[in-house]
Amino acid sequence: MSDPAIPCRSCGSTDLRPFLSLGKTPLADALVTAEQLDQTDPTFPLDVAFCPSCTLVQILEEVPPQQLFVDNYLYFSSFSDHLLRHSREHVEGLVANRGLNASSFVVELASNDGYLLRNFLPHGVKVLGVDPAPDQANAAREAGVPTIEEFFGVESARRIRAEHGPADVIIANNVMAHVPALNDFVGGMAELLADDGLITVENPWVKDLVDHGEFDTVYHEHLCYYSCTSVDALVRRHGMFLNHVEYFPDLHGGTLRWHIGKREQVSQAARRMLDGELAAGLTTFGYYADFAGRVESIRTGLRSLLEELKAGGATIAAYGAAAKGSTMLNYVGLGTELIDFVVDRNTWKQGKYMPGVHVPIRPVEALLDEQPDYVLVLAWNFLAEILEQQEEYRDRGGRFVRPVPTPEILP
Ligand code: JHZ
Repeated sequence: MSDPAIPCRSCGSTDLRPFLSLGKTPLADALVTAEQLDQTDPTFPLDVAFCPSCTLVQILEEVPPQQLFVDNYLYFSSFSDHLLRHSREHVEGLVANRGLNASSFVVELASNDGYLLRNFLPHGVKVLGVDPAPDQANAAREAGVPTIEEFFGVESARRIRAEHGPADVIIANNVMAHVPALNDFVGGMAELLADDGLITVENPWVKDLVDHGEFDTVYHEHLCYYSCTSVDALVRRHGMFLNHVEYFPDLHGGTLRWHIGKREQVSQAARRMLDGELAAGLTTFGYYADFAGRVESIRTGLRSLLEELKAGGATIAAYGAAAKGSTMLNYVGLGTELIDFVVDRNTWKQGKYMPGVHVPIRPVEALLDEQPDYVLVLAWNFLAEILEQQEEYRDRGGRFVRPVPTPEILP
């Protein structure tokens, strides 16, 4: 494991305690083009550590964000019906509960292709997206969502506030995990938020990651893995409070939505979550101590399951050229000797190859064209949606394999 010389991204403690090493892996979203196939993909150490001081779980390596999110970033939020529905419901709830109207101002950080903010447009609410990825920002603008193309922090918050006034609502979904200068990011939110405004932040819950063996959601884009306790400490440092928590067990393997404001109004639900984390031991190193062993069992279990199927003459494909798919394939060591191809709906990913292992990515229709015997679900977070969509493949006898929490062939 790399030396935990870096300070905690939240509290600055230099006492980080590593508990999982996934070795050196390529960048999970750096899909490989046909021309790059004969090159060796760069790899970086992927080690995870716990901060005993503020409880934040984080990786030790830091790849420059420009390399991750600007040069060839291919993640578009709009390819999941589940996520689109979840985002629409989020917006409808905010409009109704906070009485948002034409005089309101909503900012989304990491607004991607406008998948969420566009739901405010029919309500006449003024919106602004902030996202450094150029293709996604362009797609958002085409959908009618004004978007500035940059990384967010205190400096950009001041500029936005000077031009548009304070934000009534700030939304930051699946971005706080990605931010190296965490205190600048949260400080920026505090700077931009109106005194009576609301911030909602969504991110997978580190408890679910550990409990369900979701080690593949660890990759270089994800610097931090949050609990309510670590979020509470982080926002208090910036004069804000974790006032409410919602839980979405089916989103990205278990997602929390934290409601943060400048006035302390802690709900019973938030207190229950904080107390529950303490009682479960999530605030101590012990909770993470045996995780590496469990991850190793998933690796050996999945490898031997797929090797046995292959040895029996079966053909195997995979579903989802997700970033987590890249961690899974590279850590378990699954290449073209076992997996013929990966399918993905995202047209930007099709025709490319998974990093490191160079398994080709094809359109989803390839499942019916080739009818492989088994499909390893790399995007297991969308399992229900995928199973529903792939009824014909299953009716014809195709079977799905789920890698986590325990590798298994689905009935
Ligand atoms: P998906 C992403 O991780 C990216 P990834 C990011 N780093 C993050 O924080 C987490 O989400 C939360 C495809 N697909 O979303 C689309 C189909 O082909 O799990 C995607 O390429 N058909 C910001 O990359 C991939 O699967 C479908 O029916 O691990 C899923 O990737 C569906 C539903 C998806 O994310």
